[in-house]
Amino acid sequence: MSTQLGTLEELPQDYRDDMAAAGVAPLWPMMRNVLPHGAPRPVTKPGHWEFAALRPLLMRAGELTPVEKAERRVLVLSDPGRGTGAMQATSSIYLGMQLLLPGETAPAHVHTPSAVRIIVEGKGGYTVVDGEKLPMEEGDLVLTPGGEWHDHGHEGTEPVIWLDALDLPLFVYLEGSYAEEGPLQAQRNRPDASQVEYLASGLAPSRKHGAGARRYPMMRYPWTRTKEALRELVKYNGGDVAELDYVNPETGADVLPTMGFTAMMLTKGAKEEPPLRSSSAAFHVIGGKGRTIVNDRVIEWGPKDTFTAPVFAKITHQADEDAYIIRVHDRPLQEKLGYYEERSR
Ligand code: GTQ
Repeated sequence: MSTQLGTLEELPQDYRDDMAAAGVAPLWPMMRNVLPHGAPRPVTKPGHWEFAALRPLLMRAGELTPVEKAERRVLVLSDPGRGTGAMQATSSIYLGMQLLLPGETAPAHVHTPSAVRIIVEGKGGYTVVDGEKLPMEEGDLVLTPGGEWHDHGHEGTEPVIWLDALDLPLFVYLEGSYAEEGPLQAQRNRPDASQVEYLASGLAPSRKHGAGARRYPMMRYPWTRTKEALRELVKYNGGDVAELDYVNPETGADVLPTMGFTAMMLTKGAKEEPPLRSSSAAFHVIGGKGRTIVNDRVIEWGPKDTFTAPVFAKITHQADEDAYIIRVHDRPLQEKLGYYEERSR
């Protein structure tokens, strides 16, 4: 079964030269690189980005580069396993920290990858998606699904910062990533769907027979409601940890095709040991302090920090005070591909 496979060096040089000239290579010396036994061998390494370190760098970008010269003023969080400049934080998840200064706008564009914004700091920022104005308040989750026009604006008086998560690495890998630019969108003069059609969970507008909802019916998930829901769940369900999935209010399915999101609450002193998952993950701390052990790495986190875990990582969260974390993962993609898996520790 697990015999040692032949190596390239074992083969005569003339044969190797002839193969190279014909544009072929033997599979067996490289087979285990792409089909390791038992579990994948991730390139991704756990990452940790302290907000205290990112914020001044982002503010400096604000001084050095006007938004017109940046289109999106973003610092990319590079996976330590791939090195600085890597445009991915895990195998499938891109992360960037974006700054918009008062009065600025980031121009309208549309692209094939999907994005989500987790608002980190500031008031008065907004994203317009397909004409719907989505206010960005701290902790909110704001979707800009692939194929939807979006631009960002800022009506407040202080800097606004948010974390972007995109399925960009996947689209780049597929050679399917591109964008188009256009004029700023006209904004419909009404609150976003979380305040109108989906104000109450469990209720959705009645429609004429055959009339469908939008594919992405709700694109803003206000943090105040999420936090309240987590607190009630912890209070009445027992235990010291709660986790909620962000779902499409019309279908109950994941909110985007490839990326999924959860909100976690860990009460003071809680320890959480999830199963090993085939999905990779990025975690953004909304509030609280604690540490997470990802394989052998101990990550001491505080408010507004971001950290990552590769596929099949052994993860242990410990909260030193009540903590709230948003988890970004790629389970929806893996389920569509038919291989999402959880293993006991
Ligand atoms: O705000 O549309 O971090 O297109 C990277 C690509 C943000 C955005 C990023 C983008 C955006």
